[in-house]
Amino acid sequence: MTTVFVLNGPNLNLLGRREPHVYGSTTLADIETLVRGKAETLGAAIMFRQSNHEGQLVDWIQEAGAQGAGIVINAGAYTHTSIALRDAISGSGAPTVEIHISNVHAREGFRHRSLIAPVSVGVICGFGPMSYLLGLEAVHQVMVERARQAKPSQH
Ligand code: CA2
Repeated sequence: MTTVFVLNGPNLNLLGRREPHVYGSTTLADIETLVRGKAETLGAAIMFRQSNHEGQLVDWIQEAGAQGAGIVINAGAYTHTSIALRDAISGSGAPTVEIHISNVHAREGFRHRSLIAPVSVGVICGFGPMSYLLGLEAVHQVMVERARQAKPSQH
């Protein structure tokens, strides 16, 4: 069974309660329910967490790496600013998929740059809450494929 840490950064605890025109009306608790449903079909264990604090996110990324888990991360605004998160992801060795609810490329210029994209397996954005499910499926598949390749051949 794969384990995936689904990490959420600053202000994402406000989802569904403020700025619904930008981020929709789905709450983070609703997203967690959707993610857990998808994880059940994939056979993945989920650690679903949110923090407004950069260092806490760093600690969780390190924890994921130590457990051999994958990461789906919506780092919120830290995506665009945090060398600490970038270093944590690259140092953890955890396969990581960066996700966003909104299409950051259709928004302000400062959201077009991600410091964590270069150390992530890939990036998914613009699909609303579905970005989480696509991210989970992507990281799960990457982990299954890596595990398959690491196994000695049967022939
Ligand atoms: O689209 C995304 O998922 C973002 O990661 C959301 C971040 C933003 O800084 C990124 O550029 C794109 C902001 C999350 C803040 O969420 C709020 C939700 C409701 C009310 C206020 C903020």
